[in-house]
Amino acid sequence: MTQKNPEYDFKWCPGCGDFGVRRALERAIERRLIETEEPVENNVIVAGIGCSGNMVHLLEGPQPYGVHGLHGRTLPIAMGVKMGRPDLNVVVVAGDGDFLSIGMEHIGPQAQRNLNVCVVVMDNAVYGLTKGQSSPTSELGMVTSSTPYGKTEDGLNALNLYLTLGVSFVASAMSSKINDLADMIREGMDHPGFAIVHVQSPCTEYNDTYEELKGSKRKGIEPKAWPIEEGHDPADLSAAQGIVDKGGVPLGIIYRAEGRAPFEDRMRDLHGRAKPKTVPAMVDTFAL
Ligand SMILES: Cc1ncc(C[n+]2csc(CCOP(=O)(O)OP(=O)(O)O)c2C)c(N)n1
Ligand code: SF4
Repeated sequence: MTQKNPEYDFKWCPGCGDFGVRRALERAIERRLIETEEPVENNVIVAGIGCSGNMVHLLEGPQPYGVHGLHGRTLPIAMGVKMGRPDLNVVVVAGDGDFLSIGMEHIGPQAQRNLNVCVVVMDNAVYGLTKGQSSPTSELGMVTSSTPYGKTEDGLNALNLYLTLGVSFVASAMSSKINDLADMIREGMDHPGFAIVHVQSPCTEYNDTYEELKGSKRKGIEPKAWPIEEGHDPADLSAAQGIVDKGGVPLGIIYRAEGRAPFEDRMRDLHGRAKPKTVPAMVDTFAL
């Protein structure tokens, strides 16, 4: 599947934030192809289900391999790809519903394994594809098709969750700042371990947050997004936590752990030490 599928006719709504994410992802892949001189086939996109997951069919230019998998199961699929071919560059693309609701249980174990993939989460704080139900990142009180009288749960702080679970690279971005986003995705690809680039990607149909993110002087709205100061040291976990605790949407690389072995190194080490067993001996280990 290294050619764009001409029969797939999915379309995003005009103004959807995912267009910006697509352009940034294309740029990051194009740059990686030039810098590594590896063939495009060495790149794999694993997509969730949702408007965001359709990214895998809509990329322009050189086509990486693509897996449009099951809702919420991008990480197990990505892990399978990495176990079979640790040399491949694997990028996961998923929505906030896919990644943080049904898929949430997979984040912790992959953070602990330090699975060497780059995840791009497109957060629009709703389930776009299924017509605007609330998601974990929808704010308390938000009126959606599934919460007509307002959401009763607090909105999830995804960046805080990633730091708490031990994700080894955490970045936060906005879909309209394409160059910055491309840089973060490119860095996430090179990070030897579990990288998450969390992108505010507004849904113009069910939750248009462009104005809230950028602010409006005319209407007296302060921007929710703010740039991380240049002197921030991403290796400093408590400084990273301080950035997240400030609230709003910080823009930039928040955390980058150094010196943690990625999953493939741990597996290689294990293979070196594991002794082969016969089938009867393996069955015997389960017998009571
Ligand atoms: C196991 C399973 N449960 C539910 C669905 C229905 N479903 C498809 S997409 C989706 C939510 C998509 O929301 P999100 O991941 O935020 O992506 P968006 O469409 O907003 O980009 C749901 C609930 C499904 N396809 N499979
Ligand atoms: S419904 Fe929302 S997320 Fe889906 S394509 Fe339209 S604007 Fe984008």
